[in-house]
Amino acid sequence: MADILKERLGEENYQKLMAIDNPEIHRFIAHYIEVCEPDRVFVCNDSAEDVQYIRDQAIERGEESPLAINGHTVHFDGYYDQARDKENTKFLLPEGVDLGPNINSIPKKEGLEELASIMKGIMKGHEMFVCFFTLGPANSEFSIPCIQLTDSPYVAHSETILYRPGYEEFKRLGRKARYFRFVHSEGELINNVSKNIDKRRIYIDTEDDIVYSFNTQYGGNTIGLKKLAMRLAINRGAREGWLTEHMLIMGVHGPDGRVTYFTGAFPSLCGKTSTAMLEGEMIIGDDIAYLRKKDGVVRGVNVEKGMFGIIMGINSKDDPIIWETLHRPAEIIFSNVLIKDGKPYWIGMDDEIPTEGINHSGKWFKGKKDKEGNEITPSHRNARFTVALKELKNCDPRIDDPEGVVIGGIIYGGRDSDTWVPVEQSFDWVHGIITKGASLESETTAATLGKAGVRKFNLMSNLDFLSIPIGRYIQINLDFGRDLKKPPLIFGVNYFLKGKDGNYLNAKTDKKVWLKWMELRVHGEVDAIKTPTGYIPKYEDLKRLFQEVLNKDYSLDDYNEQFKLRVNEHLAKIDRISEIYKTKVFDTPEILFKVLEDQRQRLIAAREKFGDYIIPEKFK
Ligand code: SPV
Ligand code: MN
Repeated sequence: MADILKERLGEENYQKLMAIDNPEIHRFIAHYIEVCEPDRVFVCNDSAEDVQYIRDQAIERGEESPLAINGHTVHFDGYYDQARDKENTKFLLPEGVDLGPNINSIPKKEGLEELASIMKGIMKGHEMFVCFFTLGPANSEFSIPCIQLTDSPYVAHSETILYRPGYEEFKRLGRKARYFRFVHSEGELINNVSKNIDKRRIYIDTEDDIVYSFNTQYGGNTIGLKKLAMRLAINRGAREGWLTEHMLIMGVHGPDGRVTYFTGAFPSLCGKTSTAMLEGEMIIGDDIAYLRKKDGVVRGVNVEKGMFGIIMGINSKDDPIIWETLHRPAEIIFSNVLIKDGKPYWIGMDDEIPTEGINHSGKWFKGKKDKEGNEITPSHRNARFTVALKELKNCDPRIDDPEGVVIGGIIYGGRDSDTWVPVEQSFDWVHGIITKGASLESETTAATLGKAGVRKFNLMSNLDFLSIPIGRYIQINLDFGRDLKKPPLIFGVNYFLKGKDGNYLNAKTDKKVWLKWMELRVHGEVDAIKTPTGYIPKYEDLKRLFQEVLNKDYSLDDYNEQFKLRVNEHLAKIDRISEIYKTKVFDTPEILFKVLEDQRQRLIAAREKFGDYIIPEKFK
């Protein structure tokens, strides 16, 4: 093995690798060099020169091109490689393991055979980058060291922006490291994008803590430490009693300089980023959190240090902080936007979009159609920007705290035109996990595939990433809240409630008020009204907060319209959710049915007394 490594790495890279005292890691790398047959291998030791080498290669190989502003580059993924490939993302199942029908899987032996044929010689003509990172801050109980092998300098570059360096961590841990491994190849390229999309495979092996990703470039399929690691971490956490959640982490300012931390899970296009980025508050993370219990409280860290954010709709008015960052010199990768004269354009920005340029379809002009006859938008709806969180003015200095931050509240939010009120606190942990997290749904929008307005079940916004059966995942969440001195309060939010005329009942900025109310609730500083579905704000508190926070007059009519209990809509939701857990989930914890049934009975009793729509006053 030492021979192969010496010969294929060259002296300098060999020495960098050998500084990590772990023969198992050396064997792993030697194996994939032999199998994938890259022309060259580069080992990144996280020095400024090594990281610069990766950036330079991304440009030299044509996977990124520099833009007019210093530090900005653009990357394009193939036209048919613009999102996570759910169909070809599978768990490799050892014999005797069953994840249930909701989770895509393939018998391990069969999957590995398929991969073996795909990966043979797949890196020919390419350079393999060997990179070390950590998920979570350095020197932290939370953190997991990771090794990424990739032949895409774009993927390696993205990871240097999104994750903390890990080379020194691996040197320190040596043979003690318990690490995740990612093997990625973009495969043969045509015009710098993956050619063999039909052989795109993302296979996850939770038994051996390794994920394979082939013939794709899109970040959600390739950036190992993002959604691929998330599946491994959910599985590891399930065995060890901690949680991996698809959650933002943010600090909300309370009275007298107090900061209270919240996590939040929202399916895509439900306001996750805009919540994390709320002006005046502080962001720790926008996508993935690890949560652990310590001394009777829940603590959380951001697994990442950067953001792979959706760029569609980013404009100076709604997203002033991101907008500012995207327009000044900083290390930023724009992906799948429109480029004209070295400037990126995207749907929903302030500027007028040119009628021609270069985008993910190549040379683009307004009206251009794809093979299927669909008009090609100037930027893809899933176009993204990759930037370090420290480039954002609202980045919380505690982002790298190895202890994490104490979590005061957990927020679940979906896109819901007619059921949930804008903000509501659950009765307790179990009620919150079941009626908010495990009941989370989101309505499709014009921006998603398929018909708009269809409700999609997505518990904890984590459905796509579960590496354990759904029922077990819920049970682990329920258990996590036990024996805590101060469990985080659980809230449901809904920014998308509509009136009879079809218009939204709330302004985008109203979420700031809901957060301030939740912050006060965490500290027991405002009262609430107990309804059949949870605790809701009192009118006088919201009136005061709207005045203080937004300088807006909040009318009693608006309050009643927004916070009335919609009994039949709630009952229909309980029917939908119970049906899913009864028929589609084989290991639903019994308590889930009981909690939903109790809620149904409370709703029916309220309807008998007060009718179908009940204003909050009735519950006082
Ligand atoms: C998401 O889709 O939830 C993302 C982007 O954060 S991806 O990396 O594609 O998962
Ligand atoms: Mn995400």
